[in-house]
Amino acid sequence: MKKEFLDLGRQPVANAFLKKEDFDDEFLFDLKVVFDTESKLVSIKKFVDPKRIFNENYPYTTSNSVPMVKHFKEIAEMLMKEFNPLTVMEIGSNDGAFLKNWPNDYTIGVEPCGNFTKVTEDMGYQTYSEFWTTELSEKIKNAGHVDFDLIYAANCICHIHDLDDTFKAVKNLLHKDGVFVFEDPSLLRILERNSYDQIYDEHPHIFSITALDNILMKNGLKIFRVDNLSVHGGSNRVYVSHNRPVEPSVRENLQKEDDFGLNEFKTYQEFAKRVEKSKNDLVDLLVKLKNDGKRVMSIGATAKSTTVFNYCGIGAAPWQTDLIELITDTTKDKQGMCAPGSHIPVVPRESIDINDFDYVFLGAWNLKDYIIKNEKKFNGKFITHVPKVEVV
Ligand code: JHZ
Repeated sequence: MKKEFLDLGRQPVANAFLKKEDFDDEFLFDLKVVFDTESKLVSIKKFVDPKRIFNENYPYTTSNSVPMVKHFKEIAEMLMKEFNPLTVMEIGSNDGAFLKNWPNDYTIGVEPCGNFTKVTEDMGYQTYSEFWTTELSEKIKNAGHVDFDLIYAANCICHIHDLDDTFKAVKNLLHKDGVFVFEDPSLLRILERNSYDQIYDEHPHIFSITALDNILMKNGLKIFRVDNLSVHGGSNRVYVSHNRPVEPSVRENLQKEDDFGLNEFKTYQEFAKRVEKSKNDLVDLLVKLKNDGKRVMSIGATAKSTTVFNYCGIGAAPWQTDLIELITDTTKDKQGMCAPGSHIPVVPRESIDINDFDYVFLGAWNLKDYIIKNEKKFNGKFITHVPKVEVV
């Protein structure tokens, strides 16, 4: 049974940056969140058609975040050392930040966003420009690929609506001794840190190890190891196989989640109260700063900040315009556009003098250390809302 616990209001597609002339046609949907009392899976109530999200205009590129490029290089080296795979496939290969660490003869990508498929094809990697399904897994098999020693996916599996089909497709192409490794934001960390902004159209599911264990088991696969990561504000890297011995980290994570109350609905109801407080605190702070004549901008036009600005009514809502004047972002395809829903302009960092502003909101709070280090010359202060709204 699916029980609703959180309503994040009307939201746009989190990465659908747009121009002024497209404001009137902007697609919005109700972002509500539910808990499945049987599988323990947390999901959004109404999924958005993936073709609306992942297409040739999708702007998020891994390579625009220096810390993430380093992250993928390190994980590739680690996987190579431990599992020494000959055949590798990445699901959701984006612009190749992971793929490029592998020889191209035996490595393939799967990526539905046409703009990225072209990039990795040009790098020499065969890339299927399609959504990940059992049908595609059959197609790959029929094209003569042997079963894969390593299947990898980062911030992708939680993007897919039908998890049974997803895992069946993995099982279909995973060598009998192969490993399937995937990483996605951790539900436990989101609840612990009130980072509700990890919830948006692209994340139809937010994974706990508990829910994944249930769903993978049902589909004939087994989690044998879990690593807790700091990237994206707290993620889990999950190692799956047909039948490898289960390591202690799995039980430890299941226990940690149970201790926190992830199996009980009331934990989610309490989280929803904290989310509402976070919204009120942020709006109060920004309104006070505006009344004091302070200027505020944001760094990182993230998918997360789409959730925050639209949930808190910052930006397009006529009563709260100018609370945040602009957002800077390093991604060329976001620059010169307006942020989804809030319509706050996105500009290149080089086009502004940061010291014209008194405060910087950290839209990319997950990259806080990197950003603050890079902005040593900034005389003002930073605002974050994770784990609580504060000036840092
Ligand atoms: P970042 C993405 O979400 C989208 P987002 C996706 N759906 C997903 O699952 C998650 O990641 C996990 C910019 N930037 O990584 C680059 C600067 O401007 O927090 C990016 O646009 N200056 C796949 O969008 C954004 O910030 C900088 O100095 O929430 C960061 O986006 C740096 C370092 C980055 O992911």
